[in-house]
Amino acid sequence: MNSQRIKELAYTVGFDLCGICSPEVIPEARERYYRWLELEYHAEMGYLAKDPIRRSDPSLLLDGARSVIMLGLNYYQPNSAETPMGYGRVARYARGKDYHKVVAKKTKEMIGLISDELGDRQVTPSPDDNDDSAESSGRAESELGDSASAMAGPDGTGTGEENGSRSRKEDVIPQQAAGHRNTRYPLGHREFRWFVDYGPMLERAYAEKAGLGYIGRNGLLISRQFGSWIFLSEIITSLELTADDPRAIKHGTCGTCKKCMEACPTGAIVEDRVVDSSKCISYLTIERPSQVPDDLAAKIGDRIFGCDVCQEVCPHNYQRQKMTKHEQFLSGGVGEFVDTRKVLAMQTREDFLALTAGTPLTRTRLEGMKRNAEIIQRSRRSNSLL
Ligand code: B12
Ligand code: SF4
Ligand code: SF4
Repeated sequence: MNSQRIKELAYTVGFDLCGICSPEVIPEARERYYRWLELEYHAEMGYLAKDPIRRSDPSLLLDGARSVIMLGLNYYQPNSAETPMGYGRVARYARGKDYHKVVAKKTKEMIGLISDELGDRQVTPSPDDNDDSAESSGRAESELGDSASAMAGPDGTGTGEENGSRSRKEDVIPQQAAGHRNTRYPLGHREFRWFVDYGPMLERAYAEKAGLGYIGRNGLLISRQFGSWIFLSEIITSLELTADDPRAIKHGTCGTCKKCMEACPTGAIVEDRVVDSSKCISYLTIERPSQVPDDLAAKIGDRIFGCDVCQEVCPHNYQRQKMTKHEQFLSGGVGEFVDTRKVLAMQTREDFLALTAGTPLTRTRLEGMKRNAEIIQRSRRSNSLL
């Protein structure tokens, strides 16, 4: 199978972008990542510092890795002009169904198609073949032959290998995995391992290497076709594929522009392409486990989950953003606004899940969501006093 066919299959399952690169270490990306850790810009996201050598070397993630297939999905959708009184705004990427599940499902579907064409696909159904949820289709060898392949959070909480929380699928697969590997697959057949978001991969650096875009001053991967409004996922494989030449596609540059750095409400873009997580509103509203210091809380404004400012001001995005064609990012989630009064009235985990189940917002847990709602209400009150 050649690279062209891989891309056709990616577009068949609905990916918007696909590029290929080799799995070797990218020295500059590794160096930047080590420095970022040294400066403690990962804040309390301890999983990012757990095994830096492995996290910056995809060839350690799969024996015999030859290629990395980088994939992108456009999630862009416009904002309404005003946030209604008493509501908090949700960043675009989190308004619909949990993207981990949506992207994971497509990624696995793609491995299934590749395996079919190579004649590798399992004919014997695995026990969870009837379950069509993204995390447990168990169809491709990557999942059956490698118990730690599924990184997407099965319950919408963003669990994965790094967070130490094992998925339901991972509980089921190990014994089967040994059996499949030894009895059903001939020696030398192709292997795949896939990740989305929480996997131990420097996704943006490999996406750039595979020609999907360039890394802007805001640290985001900006593609020629969709700007930066894209999710990334990847398949590491033992297939030998021709790599893309990233220089062949002109994605643009930042030139002298610094709009994202200037517009960031908290000054979190501390250098060109370097984000200090401890200041980033995305971190403060989603990942930070404890209370937000007052000086930073005062800059969160109406944002209840995530932040889009450094993408909204990017001139590349004005020109390139296109409405997503993926319905799952537009419906089936919490939408653009969350009522802070409703959040503050929630008493139990069940109340919280009634609003957030199956969406990225479960990540904050009830306590985090309440903290964010309080910050928004406080900021409304102090603004109305001005
Ligand atoms: C931890 C994390 C965060 C943290 C830290 C952010 C950060 N900048 O690192 C927080 C919580 C703050 C965060 C916020 C957001 N995140 Co986030 N996050 C991640 C995660 C899980 C790891 C990132 C990481 O490893 N950071 C460490 C730094 C050092 O590495 P890096 O960001 O990859 O940067 C590398 C490149 O910039 C490269 N590089 C830079 N310049 C150059 C030059 C050369 C020559 C080379 C070779 C390399 C190179 O070197 C760096 C080190 O390798 C990734 C998924 C993943 N597995 O990669 C998603 C991811 C980066 N996040 C994503 C998104 C969507 C967001 C938000 C937009 C969400 C929101 N709306 O609130 C914001 C954006 C904030 C921002 N401006 O970066 C997307 C980005 C997609 C894209 N188009 O780029 C990702 C890829 C998830 C996904 N699978 O789609 N995130
Ligand atoms: S997501 Fe918001 S807070 Fe974080 S770097 Fe971008 S503009 Fe700054
Ligand atoms: S806003 Fe300007 S500096 Fe920032 S990423 Fe976009 S083009 Fe680059």
